[in-house]
Amino acid sequence: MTTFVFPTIAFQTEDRAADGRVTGKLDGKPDAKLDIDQRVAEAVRRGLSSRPRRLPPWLFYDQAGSRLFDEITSRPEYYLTRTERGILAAHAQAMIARAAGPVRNQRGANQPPRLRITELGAGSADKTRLLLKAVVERQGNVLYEPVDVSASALDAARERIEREIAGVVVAPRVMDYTHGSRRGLKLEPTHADERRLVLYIGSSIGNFDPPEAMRLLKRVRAGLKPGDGLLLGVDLVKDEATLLAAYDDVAGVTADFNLNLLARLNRELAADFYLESFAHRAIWNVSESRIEMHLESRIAQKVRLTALNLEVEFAQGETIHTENSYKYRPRQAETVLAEAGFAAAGSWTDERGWFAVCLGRAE
Ligand code: AVJ
Repeated sequence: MTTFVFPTIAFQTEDRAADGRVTGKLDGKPDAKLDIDQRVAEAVRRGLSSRPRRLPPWLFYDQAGSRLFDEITSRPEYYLTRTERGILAAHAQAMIARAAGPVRNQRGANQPPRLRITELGAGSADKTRLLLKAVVERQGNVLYEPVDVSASALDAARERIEREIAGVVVAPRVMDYTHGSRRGLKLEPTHADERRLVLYIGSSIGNFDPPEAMRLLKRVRAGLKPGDGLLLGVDLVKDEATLLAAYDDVAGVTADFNLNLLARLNRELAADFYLESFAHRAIWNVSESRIEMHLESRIAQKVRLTALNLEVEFAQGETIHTENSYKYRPRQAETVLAEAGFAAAGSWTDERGWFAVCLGRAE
């Protein structure tokens, strides 16, 4: 039996600021305030109170977590980013041409419409850059609208893109595209001679189970005009060893990324998770076609989340389910897109068939 000693943090939850955020003073440090994000607090309370215990994957991406994710994408085992980048590098021009629509060869035919690029997520630097460059080559300049909940991520994307690619004007849109109404995404209307191409790349859709993914795609469709496009990047089913290695790299970066969730709860909710008492686990759930990430309690223990006034008991071996990463079968993305109201307009993959980028055209 191992005994762990935890530091004690006193915290007063009754301090409530005018904006509804709870602030508390950490014991002994009168200036150390804890600013609690109510969205985080509610998600954590719900997830850790339910059985099996779970935490939503969007919680990964605080500052430390975003840095760790970037580090994951350069690990040799994490083939996703590299593979998708290869597909985009080889086919960006073709994808953009296809999204802009057919060009008639006859003299006097209409000019193909201009494209506006809207990206769900703040933009994964060099992958988005390949597509933006292809649009600029085609039409001279482009309006690029990254959509994200995080204003700071959007500022960083804007700064980077405007500095690095001439001809791109960045118009950030602060919005949570993952939640919200059944009605369409509220995007700024495009001009009559303009087509919008929505980018949803990086296998981000992999975090959603099939019904959630369908709801999200239908919401995207409802925000578009016929002829607009959606470029969707999905990771494909492959051998189990390759999948598992991508989510459990030998350098332990993915483990750190997963465990950072607990570190985040310690920081933001004055919790006392002892990180060494939890183990990173990656599982291939073949019947659900998804990689699952969990944090497994190595011992029987109680954890206190002071800011939530919550105590959570873990049995030895009990896990917190932190992420699903769905893997698609060949042609599955096209089928899903069709059901969401997008006609198949192109599909590209790598020579190993590990990742697919599919273009759907709003019907
Ligand atoms: C950002 C959701 C695409 O599922 O592969 C990477 C997140 N989790 N390693 C993925 C992630 C663990 C990633 N997505």
